[in-house]
Amino acid sequence: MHIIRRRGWEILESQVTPEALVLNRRGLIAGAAALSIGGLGFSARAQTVAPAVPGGAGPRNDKFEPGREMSLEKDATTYNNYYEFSESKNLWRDAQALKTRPWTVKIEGMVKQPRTLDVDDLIKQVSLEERIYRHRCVERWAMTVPWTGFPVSQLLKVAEPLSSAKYVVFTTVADKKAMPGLRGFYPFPYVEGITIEEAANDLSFLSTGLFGKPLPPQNGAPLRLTLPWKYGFKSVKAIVSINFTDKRPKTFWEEILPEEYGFWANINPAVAHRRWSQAEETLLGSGKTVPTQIYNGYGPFVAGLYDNLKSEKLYM
Ligand SMILES: Nc1nc2c(c(=O)[nH]1)N[C@H]1C(S)=C(S)[C@@H](COP(=O)(O)O)O[C@H]1N2
Ligand SMILES: [Mo]
Repeated sequence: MHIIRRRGWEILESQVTPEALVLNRRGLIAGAAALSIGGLGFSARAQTVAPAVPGGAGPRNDKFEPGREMSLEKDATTYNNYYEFSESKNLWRDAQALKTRPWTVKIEGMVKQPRTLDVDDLIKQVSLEERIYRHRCVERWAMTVPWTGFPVSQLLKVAEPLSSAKYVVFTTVADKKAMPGLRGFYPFPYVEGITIEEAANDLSFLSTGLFGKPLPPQNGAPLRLTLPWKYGFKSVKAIVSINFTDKRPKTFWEEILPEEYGFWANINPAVAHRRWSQAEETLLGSGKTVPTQIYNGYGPFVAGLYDNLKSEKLYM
């Protein structure tokens, strides 16, 4: 890939840390704006979510203790990474242009019966639950939020992959009308993948909701992968295709900068990014800096997946 420009976060180590200050300032500005118009901006946003859309609610599953204070909904829904819209974090307004219903998801490749499913029919075939997960972006910001959705293992039951399938590949929508970022030079559509073993792990989740409401477009509506032990770029948004294959895919960021964003991308504080340390992370909202944990603290659930893969570059 021919990168000429720097992405917003491709910055020097010394410039990374103050990001939290920028965050807080943004939060302040947003808060002040809402106040000046009597909070109108905020309630208007809530109304953009149609009540008839499913995917928002499910019983809480407490198996995966977050051990951290929850982030604010306002922060999680107004500070986003979504390059199809913008390289800036402030894209949530633009993302409202994405029409997320009706929405179909292709199930293709090495499966018993390839087909196209309406996302709401898929949701009817699984049982939704709520899980609070920590999220850790490779850029060193982190949040803790309640997702509604279903384990990827339930998708495997619906999709019925053949025993020859080794990977699951997820592709994001490329909607030229709604997504101005597609005009740039990045290799869209955004593609991510995991192994079948990772997909079957209890922690692997497909999100349809956030904070007890249907997923907002900026967070990946209507269907988004959520892999809390991997850097955030693996958690692909607005999925339109799920392809089962025996070949490891070339993922979006791997294609752009393979030496910095590999296929595995498991969180590890001891393995630095080529341009910054991954030892710590900054919590969205409070701006507090805390130590990063191996597998984002989910090692007891996932470390065993990698026992026989020690020769792989598991942590970048
Ligand atoms: N299609 C798509 N999915 C994406 C991204 C993206 O740019 N496009 N960014 C990723 C990155 S880097 C992160 S950290 C998370 C951010 O999710 P959030 O905005 O819901 O917090 O989405 C991931 N999924
Ligand atoms: Mo990220």
